[in-house]
Amino acid sequence: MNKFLKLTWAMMLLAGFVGLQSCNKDFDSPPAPGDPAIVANTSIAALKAMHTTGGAYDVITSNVIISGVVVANDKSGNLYKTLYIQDSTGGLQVSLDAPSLYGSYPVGRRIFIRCKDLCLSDYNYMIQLGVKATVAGIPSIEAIPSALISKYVVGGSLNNPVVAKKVNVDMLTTSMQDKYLGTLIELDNFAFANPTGSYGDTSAYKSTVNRDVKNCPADGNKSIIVRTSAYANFAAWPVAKGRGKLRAIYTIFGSTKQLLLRDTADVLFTNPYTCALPAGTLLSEDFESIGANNSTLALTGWKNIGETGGILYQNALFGPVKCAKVTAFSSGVTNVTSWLISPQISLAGAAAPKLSFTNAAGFLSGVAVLKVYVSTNYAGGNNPSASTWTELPATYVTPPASGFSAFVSSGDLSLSPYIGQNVYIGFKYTGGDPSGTTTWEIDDVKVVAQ
Ligand SMILES: [Ca+2]
Repeated sequence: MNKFLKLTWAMMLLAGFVGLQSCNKDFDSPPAPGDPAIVANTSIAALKAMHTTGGAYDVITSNVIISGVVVANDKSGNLYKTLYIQDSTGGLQVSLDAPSLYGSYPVGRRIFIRCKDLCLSDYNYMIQLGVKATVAGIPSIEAIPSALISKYVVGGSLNNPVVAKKVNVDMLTTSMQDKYLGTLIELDNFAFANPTGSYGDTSAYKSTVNRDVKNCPADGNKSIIVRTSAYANFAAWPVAKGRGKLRAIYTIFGSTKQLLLRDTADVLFTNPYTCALPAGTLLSEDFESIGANNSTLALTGWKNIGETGGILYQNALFGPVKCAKVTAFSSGVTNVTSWLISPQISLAGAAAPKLSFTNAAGFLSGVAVLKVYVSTNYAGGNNPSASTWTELPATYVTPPASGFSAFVSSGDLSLSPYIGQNVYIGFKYTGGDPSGTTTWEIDDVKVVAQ
């Protein structure tokens, strides 16, 4: 090979090499950012401990540096100009006056915040980090101005693990320093108390909407608010209809606990809505899911029938009590026969099944009675009297002439004669206006077996 050829060959090799390199450059993504050479010297809990008085504005005067992983941002629109970050000690709401924060601060990104000159304050005891402003002589906390964000906030590594903390409602307190505030938490076995309608307000008013989620009687019937902005991209979506895990950012407004969804992927309600009954419980109805007072009682699987007179059982809410009620009072109907009939209950293989419920009554007037029956041949229609019903020997209160009695137990009513069969439990009210208008109430209907 002569010199010229050698040179040409070398040049070709070089060109090929360079070409290959540039190809590689074209196809490689830029290196993922690592953490900057900044060391956090203060935990999030220690930072929040600097704000001890609700409504105060605590400007940080020392070189406090915190670090945390982004657990929520503005991606769905449910949060606005807000990040939540957390470390092992707690969570923090950080207010940044810029749109589309999720581009720079995706969930899982570690960020470092130089807190000197920033301000800690709270909105109804929910602590946030921002800047102190004074408008017309009145102090306020505002989001860190866009032009200053890079001075205080430094982005670090991506894709850090974000694991929701498994909690129950009682572990969440409304103390301003609660360690779960501003963190991603996870509740289990919850469902929307009313599983209809949408997450947010779809009207022109763009109100922020509170929806209750609730767990099961066996878990204590705990409820907590899910608060959703009308600007969330899922505001118009129907709420999840099932039951299961719920992930959310825990916040407070005064003494009210509030959850903020990042998006609907946080609502893992994939189990059946109905609460699983404890072993041996064949039916359990505590009427805790009823709607507004005095409206018609409507429970999944139950029949509410005004067989004669068209008078239906109603929701009854007074104080903490939620139950069913029925009355001919003020109906103007001479003959009233009204039924409340349970879903079908299988007593196949049931050992010593028994029914119990509680009852109360009030405003004794004439003869209006409540009796409980069992049927094996009720066909589900609107004329239950056409079926065979056997009265069960329950204990009933004696109604007072004014006001209401306390609730009393029916006692345990054996259903053993019906083992192996499908049964219905029927509550039958008979009365009339004016011949008998006493009001009766029913609660805690249970069929249990051993
Ligand atoms: Ca109840």
